[in-house]
Amino acid sequence: MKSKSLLIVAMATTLLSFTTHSINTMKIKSKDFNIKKDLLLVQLDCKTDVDDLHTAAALATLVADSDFSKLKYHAVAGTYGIQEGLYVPPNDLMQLSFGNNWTDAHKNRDLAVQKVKDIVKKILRRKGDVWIAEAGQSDFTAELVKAIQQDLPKINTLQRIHVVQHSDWNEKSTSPKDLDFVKKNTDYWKIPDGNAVGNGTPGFRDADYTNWKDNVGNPKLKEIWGLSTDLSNQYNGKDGRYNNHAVSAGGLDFSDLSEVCSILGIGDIKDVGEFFDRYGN
Ligand SMILES: [Ca+2]
Ligand SMILES: [Ca+2]
Repeated sequence: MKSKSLLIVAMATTLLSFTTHSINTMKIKSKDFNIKKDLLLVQLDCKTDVDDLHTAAALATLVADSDFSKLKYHAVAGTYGIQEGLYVPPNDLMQLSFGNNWTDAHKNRDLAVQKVKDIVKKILRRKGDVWIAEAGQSDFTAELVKAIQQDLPKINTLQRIHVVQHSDWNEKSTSPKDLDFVKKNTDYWKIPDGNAVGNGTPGFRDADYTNWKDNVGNPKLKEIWGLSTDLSNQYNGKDGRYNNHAVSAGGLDFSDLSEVCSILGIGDIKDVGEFFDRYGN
């Protein structure tokens, strides 16, 4: 009898931990993104992998779609952590893709925190939540959340600021105390890696996807993807930067967009091909 009930407890525990794990990794369940009130912040590290350049172009593609015409978003570049190596300057691409709706945290991190903080505070005061797609490390997020807590001590950041991360490497390249702070002070979600297909989030790294020109109709988006691929070819693997093999093969890698898709409720997109089928216009 005793061993039987122990077995049942063990089975129930396994089932429970599996369920919890599934919720934590497969979907963001705590809350849904509210397009009327919430803000999407997309934070690109751009160090040293060039894939953030493709992510920026993919984000520009997404926000150009009529489904997201009401989306409030802001992009930040240079939100890297403690990794060594050279930056991939994305400024021309950011300007072309987002106009003035982006912030340069590489040039001056303190000023960038102040600027993004003001954008975030407006949203929080109007009862919106903030969703951060961590296309890199969480060091910038830690500084941002601390600044918000100082200015708005009554805001519960654990409930109102949601952070989504897809990459073990990004977590390991965040300073440990900043990662710990972000995990304890925000609604932190780790989802399966966007570099792989079939793991529960979109897989947006494809060395064989060389024909994006056939699948992007909008001339502005063509220009954005053209600049994105030109810049990524210019910097990929150069001067000690990471050599992204999908990019050197002529393909695409916007793996960091998997977090944005999870936040916006379109995490069912399978891969690069399906992304362009839906949003390439
Ligand atoms: Ca990145
Ligand atoms: Ca990648």
